[in-house]
Amino acid sequence: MQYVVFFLSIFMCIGAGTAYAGTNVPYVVDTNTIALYHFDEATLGVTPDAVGNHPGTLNGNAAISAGGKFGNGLLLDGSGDFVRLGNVHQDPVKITWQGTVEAWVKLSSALPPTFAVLASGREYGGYWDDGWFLGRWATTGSPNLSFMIWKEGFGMQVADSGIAASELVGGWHHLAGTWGPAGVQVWVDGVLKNTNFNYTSGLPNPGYQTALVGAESNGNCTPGMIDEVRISDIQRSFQALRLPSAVLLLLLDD
Ligand SMILES: [Ca+2]
Ligand SMILES: [Ca+2]
Repeated sequence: MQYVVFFLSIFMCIGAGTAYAGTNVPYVVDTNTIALYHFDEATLGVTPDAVGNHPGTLNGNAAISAGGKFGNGLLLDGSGDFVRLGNVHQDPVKITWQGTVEAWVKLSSALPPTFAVLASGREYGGYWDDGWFLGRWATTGSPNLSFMIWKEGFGMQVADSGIAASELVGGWHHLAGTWGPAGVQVWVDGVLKNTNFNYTSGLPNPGYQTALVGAESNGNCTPGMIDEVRISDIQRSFQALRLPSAVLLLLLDD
């Protein structure tokens, strides 16, 4: 009896200037996906949720356009353009003590001081964020992409990526924010850039009015393209995607 074992381990080196290959295919719905948008199509201004519970409503000039990260994407001019998802943690009820929001984003050079890629809160124009915010909030004084959890009466719980938003202009980048027992985390291109350990509670208000793509409640919008938005009820780790991608075991029995 002869055993021949081949281990083929492919480690992806992810550093400055290299593409993030870990999620270089569109997602499929898994048990922790509560909403997933491929932005490949829209019918009468409504784009489907691959999970099926929370289709997105296009507002302003928001349009499904060629040139997405995978197939088509969501094209936004940065003024009044966004997609309303509703409260994705209701109907059916999902846990909120941990979670992840993420998107592929190609920012245009016309970035305003404050922009929101993904946010939750009141309706657009309702002037109250309430939950997650992925983008840049000018009054924090940081020029960087950040992820925050907003908690009324407690202030914003910020994880600052340390990466100036201007450095992200012009190319596709995978951006993610997580909350839960590990703290508030911000990920850029599959690398954990910062953790705020001071806040390990969940979403302050599971009854937030709506999630928004490309804007937040105060009307701050994001110019550029967004694709492949996924919202999950688990605090995902993207580092795991850097583990060996293939293990080949050949068992020869003669
Ligand atoms: Ca797409
Ligand atoms: Ca517009």
